[in-house]
Amino acid sequence: MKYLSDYNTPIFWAEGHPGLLDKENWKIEITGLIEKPVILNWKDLIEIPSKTVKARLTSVTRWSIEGEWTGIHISEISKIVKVKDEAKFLRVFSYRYLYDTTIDLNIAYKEKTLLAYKFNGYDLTEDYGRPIRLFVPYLWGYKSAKSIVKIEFTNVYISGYWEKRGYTEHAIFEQGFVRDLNDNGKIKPFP
Ligand SMILES: Nc1nc2c(c(=O)[nH]1)N[C@H]1C(S)=C(S)[C@@H](COP(=O)(O)O)O[C@H]1N2
Ligand SMILES: [Mo]
Repeated sequence: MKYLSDYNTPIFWAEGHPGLLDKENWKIEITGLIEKPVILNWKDLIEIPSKTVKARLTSVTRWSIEGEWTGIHISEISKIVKVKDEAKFLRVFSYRYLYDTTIDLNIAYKEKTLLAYKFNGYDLTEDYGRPIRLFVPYLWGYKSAKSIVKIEFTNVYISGYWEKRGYTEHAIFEQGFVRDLNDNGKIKPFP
C-alpha cells in the first residue's frame, strides 16, 4: 500500500505550509447550531468509531488520486453535538484559520465524506492535512480542507478561501480530463 507522496500527489497549502503539527495536542472546536458545543482532543477523536472508504480526491486543477481513506463519518460528530434542525451547512477551518470552506450538510452526510486521518492505512503527514482533514470525494478537492481545527454547523452559506477567489461555490465536477495519479498521471476522462 502506498503513501500519497508515492504517487507524487500535489501538496496544496495556499495559505502557506503549516510546518510540523502536533497530533497529540490537536483539538477540534465544534460550534454553531448544535445543542452541545464541544472541543474534541486527539484522544476523543480516535475513540470515535471510524470507517474506511475507497474513494478519490480530485482537484479542479485536474489530477485525481484514489485510495482507502479512514476517518470519522460526520454523523458520528452530529450524534455527539446534537445538531439542530435549522443547520443546513458545515463550515470547516484549517489550522491558523486562514483557509475555510463550507459544504451542504447533505453532502457532509453522504457515505464517503469523512474527517479523514489515514490514507491507505498510514497517518496523514503535514503535507496532506495531518492529523485530520475533511475528505469530500463528491466535489472538487478545494472542499477537502486540511488540518481541521474548527467545525461549525450553520444555516448560512459562507464563501471560503478558494470560492472567494473564483472557484464555484458548489464545487460540482465538470466534464473533462484529469491526470490519474494511480496510473502514472495518465490523462483520462472524468468523472
Ligand atoms: N488548508 C488547506 N486545505 C486545502 C488546500 C489548501 O490550500 N489549504 N487546498 C485544497 C485543494 S485546492 C485541494 S485539490 C486539496 C489537495 O489536497 P493535497 O494537498 O492533500 O493533495 O486540498 C484542499 N485543502
Ligand atoms: Mo484543488
